[in-house]
Amino acid sequence: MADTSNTIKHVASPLARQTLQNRDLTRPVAGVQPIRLLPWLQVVKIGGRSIMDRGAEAILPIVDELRKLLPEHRLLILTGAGIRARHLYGVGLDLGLPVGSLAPLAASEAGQNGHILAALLAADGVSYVEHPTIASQLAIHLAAARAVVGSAFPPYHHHEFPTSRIPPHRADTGAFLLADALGAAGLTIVEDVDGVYDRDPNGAEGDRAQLLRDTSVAELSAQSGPLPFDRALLEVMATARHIERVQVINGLVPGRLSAALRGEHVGTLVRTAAHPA
Ligand code: GWN
Ligand code: ATP
Repeated sequence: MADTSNTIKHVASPLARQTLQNRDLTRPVAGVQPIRLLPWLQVVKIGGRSIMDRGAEAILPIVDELRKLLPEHRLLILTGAGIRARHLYGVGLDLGLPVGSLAPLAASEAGQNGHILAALLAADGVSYVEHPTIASQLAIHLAAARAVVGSAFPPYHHHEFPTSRIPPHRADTGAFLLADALGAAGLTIVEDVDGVYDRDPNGAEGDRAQLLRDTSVAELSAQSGPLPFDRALLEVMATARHIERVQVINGLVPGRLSAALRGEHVGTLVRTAAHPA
């Protein structure tokens, strides 16, 4: 029998002969800027607790605004989890469930909110798209419709990092990871406050809270107080490739989302560490 071992084609790869653990060796190949997959896409994250849990009073005006934005923008609308996930964390933690069990349970609440929003926008051609669809068929769906809705939660499941008992990578982090990976035009985070303050405006010393109109990942990382988004968002902003700034806005004020998508400064701008070429 012929010896085939020497006839196997040699695959020329600049990474074939070296460990992937040495950054000095991988940098010439892996150090290049990734391309933007969907550079015209605007990603909008709608708060679970801050918007969706308020019901019709908060949701219907946002739906109306989103509907009017469709001719102007192509949108990936992502929803957060809200109060049902907080209840679930309470029950799950009391039972001792590991973080990797809590993550998908909370994620499903974000998905539910997405289904609600998509139902309200269905007549305008907007549908809920599943995580696997976002992963591999987003472009075709956005070629057929001006916008789609998805869950903002990253689908880490049992791969969630066990750095805390509550899943650290939640809806804000998931929305940013997607927007940056897609090379989107922007990410707007819709909350129930005017932006990021130097302390919780609804907390004990809320009356002294000052709105930060323009801040950065470095500045926010240096302050230890609570934020209106997942703290892990700061970590992913620090290694961002495309999204240079995120705007956090108040979705309870009519017109703010439309203004933000037009590029107006109507909330807090958070500068990331991205320096696109
Ligand atoms: O179920 O609302 O996607 O888009 O993280 O996984 O926990 O799943 O475990 O395509 O794959 O509940 O069933 O649920 O929210 O995430 O989805 O209706 O495997 O369309 O089946 O990556 O939606 O759901 O919760 O997003 O965030 O069937 Mo749901 Mo979520 Mo639907 Mo999705 Mo998870 Mo799938 Mo998934 Mo699971
Ligand atoms: P999810 O989508 O995960 O359900 P959410 O984005 O809808 O969450 P919260 O996580 O509750 O909503 O975040 C918004 C809240 O964060 C605000 O109502 C505010 O009280 C609180 N908050 C805490 N710290 C700050 C801060 N430094 N600046 C502004 N708001 C803050």
